[in-house]
Amino acid sequence: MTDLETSMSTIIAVFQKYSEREGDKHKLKKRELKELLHDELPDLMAHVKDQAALDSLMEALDADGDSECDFQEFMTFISMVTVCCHDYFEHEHEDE
Ligand SMILES: [Ca+2]
Ligand SMILES: [Ca+2]
Repeated sequence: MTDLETSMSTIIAVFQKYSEREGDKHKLKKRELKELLHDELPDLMAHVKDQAALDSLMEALDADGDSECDFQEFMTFISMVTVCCHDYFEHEHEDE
């Protein structure tokens, strides 16, 4: 597989690893999402310190309002975070 194909299948595998733990196997409930963020995005979670911030993040991600994060909602979040990372590195490069 190419790097991009590997990255895409990794994202799917990470989502499934957490979504399968409880309830609907294809959706992340709040606790599963919290575990995923803690274990897989520790640097980002360092900025989401309190429960209220996590709750509002979950609400923002939950586009269809079913109180769970499905794969499409998860991908929207990953895209946002990835674009932010890209912007960061782009601007860092400009400063050189
Ligand atoms: Ca689940
Ligand atoms: Ca949802």
